[in-house]
Amino acid sequence: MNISNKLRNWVDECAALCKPDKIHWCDGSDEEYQSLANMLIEKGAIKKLNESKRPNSYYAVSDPTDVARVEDRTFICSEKEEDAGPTNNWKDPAEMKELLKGIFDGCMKGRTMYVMPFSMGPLGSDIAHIGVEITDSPYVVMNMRIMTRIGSKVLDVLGDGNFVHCLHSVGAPLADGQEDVNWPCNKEKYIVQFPEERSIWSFGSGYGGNALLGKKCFALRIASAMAKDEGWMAEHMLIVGITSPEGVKKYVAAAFPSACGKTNLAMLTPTIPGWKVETVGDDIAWMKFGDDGRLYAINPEYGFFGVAPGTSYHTNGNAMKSMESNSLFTNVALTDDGDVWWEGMTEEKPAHLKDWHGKDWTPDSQTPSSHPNSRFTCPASQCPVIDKDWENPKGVPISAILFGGRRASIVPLVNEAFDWQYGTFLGSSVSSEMTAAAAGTLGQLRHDPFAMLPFCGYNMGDYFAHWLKMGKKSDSSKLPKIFYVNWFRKDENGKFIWPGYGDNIRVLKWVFERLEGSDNFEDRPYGRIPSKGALDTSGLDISNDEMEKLFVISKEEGLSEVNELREYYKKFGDKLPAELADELNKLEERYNKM
Ligand code: O2Y
Ligand code: MN
Repeated sequence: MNISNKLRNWVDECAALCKPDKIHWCDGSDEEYQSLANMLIEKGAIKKLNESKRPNSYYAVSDPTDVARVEDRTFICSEKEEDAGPTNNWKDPAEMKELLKGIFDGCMKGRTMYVMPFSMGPLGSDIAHIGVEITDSPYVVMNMRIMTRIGSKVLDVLGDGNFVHCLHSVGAPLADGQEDVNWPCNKEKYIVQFPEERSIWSFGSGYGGNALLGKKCFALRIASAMAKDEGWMAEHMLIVGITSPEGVKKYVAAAFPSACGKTNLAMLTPTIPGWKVETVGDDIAWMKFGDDGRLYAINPEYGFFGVAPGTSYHTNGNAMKSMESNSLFTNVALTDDGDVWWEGMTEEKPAHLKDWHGKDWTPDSQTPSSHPNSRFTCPASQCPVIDKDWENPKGVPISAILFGGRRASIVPLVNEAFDWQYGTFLGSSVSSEMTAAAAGTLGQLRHDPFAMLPFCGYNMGDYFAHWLKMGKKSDSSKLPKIFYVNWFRKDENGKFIWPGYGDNIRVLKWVFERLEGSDNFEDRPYGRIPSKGALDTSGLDISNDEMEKLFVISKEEGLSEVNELREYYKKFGDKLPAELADELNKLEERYNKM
């Protein structure tokens, strides 16, 4: 293995602090993956699924207290508090380091320390970056091997270059002879980013974004700070290629808050003939301007870490096919024939399951069989509609950016921003009803600007300014057009008005036509919407009345949204770019003229 002095010294330092029994350098091979799986099976920590039903796939259950990202335990430790901003938890980096050194001291006793070099993005791509995660969780190594490109080949590209330092421990040292539990973790948790140092220290959790440090911690929090300094963008966005019946292809990126259906949109099966959607990524986009002035995006990840409940061959057949083998399932239920099941996977519920607590479950049970934030981890390469350019090191050119949230009222099905600046304003205004992806209050409406609230590694006001600055880097004709969508509007009886899923292609078709220069739009105070009949509803059982309801915002509703946003903007003080305050004033004027 090609190990630089820089890397060896850091690993030595971490080993001296964490005091593991053993150190294992991950080569990323199949044999290594199998031997980790076998070791965990032998301990009883994971199960192998029925090989004839789901080849090379595994099943894990977490501690019931370790099931989601822990935003209240997530810190951005920039030198100045102001640089973390009003939306992040901050602590002085020197103080935090002292505290962390205390809790990491001896934290890996009785365990093996795995050293895992990984690349976020295709190896050698100009847009990609390398990290090294040190962890004491073999389950994390298994997940990271699916979610990122790991192993010796990464070290060959890294040479003696810089890498993001990612130190992770479940925080559960073992005394001599002490028996391990299936899911070691610690009730004290710290997910800490040091943006200036480009390092991450994560303690106490083995779950998802808390522990797979390439994902939210690196690819969003640290990368967003790198992107600001270096003039690119690290965004919480899916990326898809859309091909029209005429064979014209365009790429679209879309930012939605956690668990608002990004994976479903990324793998959409169109319901109207002739249209094709192909997947580049389902969660994160890194974007840089190319020499031609267009914005190019890569998916820095290598797999999908999707929410299981609600995913079915009906709602997302491509996700289901992606996880038919070589996959890892966490906190779902186990069928009697050694496969997995979750709420919404099939219309008919199995007569008997073991739920995620390992208890007997039947359709009469009062609790769901799977945790609402239960997950599948599977290789992106297995997606039947993976885009041919998903690993193109240059990225794919982005023609449109969509923002969206989960809003039962007021926000229309789709509207187009007048320009990049107003689009940036729309991104800053995203709010959504909360889901189970993060520990918190389900259903509560919260502001989630650019869907980056839990993921922006610096002051959100500076992030808004960075977006405005990026919009000035190229000619407006080459910038992606910006849209805002909302699939989740409900009628007076609480029923979703828009069918969603594969029918969202109808909205994408209108977006596509706007990118082609069609004038099939009408102006509204809040943006441009499809003119009457411009949205393809052929074959849909939806009345004109319902269609109108999807777009209506009364003057009173519009003005109350303006007031609410004005109040929210106060949070950013003098970091709020004047351009955004200006866009808010202009929106208010347009509503007042209604
Ligand atoms: O990381 C977790 O524990 C679940 S949250 C998550 C997982 C995959 C993709 N996105 C998210 C998110 O919260 O946005
Ligand atoms: Mn996400």
